[in-house]
Amino acid sequence: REGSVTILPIFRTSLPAEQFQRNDFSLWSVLKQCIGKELSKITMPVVFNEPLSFLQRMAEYMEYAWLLEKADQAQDPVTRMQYVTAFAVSGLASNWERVGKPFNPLLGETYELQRDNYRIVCEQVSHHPPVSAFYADAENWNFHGSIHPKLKFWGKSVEIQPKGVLTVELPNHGEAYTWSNVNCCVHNIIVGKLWIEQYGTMEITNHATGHKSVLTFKTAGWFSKDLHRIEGFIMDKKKKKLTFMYGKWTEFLRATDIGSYEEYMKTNPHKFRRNDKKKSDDGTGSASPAHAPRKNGDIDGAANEKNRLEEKQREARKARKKGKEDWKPRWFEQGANPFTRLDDWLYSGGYWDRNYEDAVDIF
Ligand code: CLR
Repeated sequence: REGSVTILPIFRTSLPAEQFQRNDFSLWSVLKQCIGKELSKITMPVVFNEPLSFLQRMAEYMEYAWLLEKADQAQDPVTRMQYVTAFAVSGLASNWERVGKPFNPLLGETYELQRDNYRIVCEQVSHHPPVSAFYADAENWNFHGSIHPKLKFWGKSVEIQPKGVLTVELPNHGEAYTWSNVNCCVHNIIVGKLWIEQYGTMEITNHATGHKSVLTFKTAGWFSKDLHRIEGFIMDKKKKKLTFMYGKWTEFLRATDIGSYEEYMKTNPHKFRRNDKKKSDDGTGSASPAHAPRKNGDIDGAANEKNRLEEKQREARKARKKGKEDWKPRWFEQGANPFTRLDDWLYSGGYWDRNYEDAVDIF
């Protein structure tokens, strides 16, 4: 309209300080006291944190949100599944070489992100155990779910099971896709360089048509031959294979029709992976600075602030206990996922009306 002003959001393109060098700190000296403990209960020195909360980390799943727009535009369900699969995998890519521990969000903490084509709201809905819920929407799709990372400490490594269901809905097609993320392992807790491996099977189901995308995230294997590799198929509801997919969760995902795949495998058994030109690294290479989030550099200030917030959170919990009140998340409600019937957190709506009068003071 005439006379109206458009305010463009400003996103920073660089961070304010160099990443703090963790090399002088022994993670093991902290963790050895914690064998058997639940990891969310361990207080780690702030140097092991990255300057983001877990809610912000969840919002990173939106980096390739345009793939969902593509999925919506595709006219056939197999192409749609290809795009949804690419979206599901692409959201994991930002975990590459991210070995700092995100801050555990406070109970009731929220995080929102609004970009040109979508928006997302996240809330910490439970503190012990930590559960984070999110709801993202755009004109032609929505994406929601909850993550309840279960950490198991094995000594040399930490295994993380990201429990929870993820759902993509494409209302124009009357479709919903669901999946769960694969397990993740942080290696070299005692000595060496920390690195992250994701492995297991991801099964994405289109509940309207019965198509499934079944992807195997491989373990690194001998000489790291399969480092970060994924491989799998899209099948129809009768389990007939339609698409072959392969790639690396750190780099790319390619799809080919089953005919070409079989033809190729007849003449070049097990050679399709020569296709990727980049030499594979061994997962222990040095962290690329472009990926490494940095802090203002004030480690002591951060530690003080962390203590203050945790103390405040403890007091609030005590007060609630006295008053026999229960905590109720503000924007999400626990319930069964409508498609899988599995335990989930469902968005109750209203966040973007921006009426926060009854917001609790948690900071
Ligand atoms: C991996 C992808 C999953 C969701 C998920 C849950 C928990 C995250 C994990 C991801 C990545 C690694 C992670 C972890 C919590 C703590 C851990 C950030 C995002 C860090 C690396 C722990 C470092 C300190 C330990 C070595 C003690 O779908």
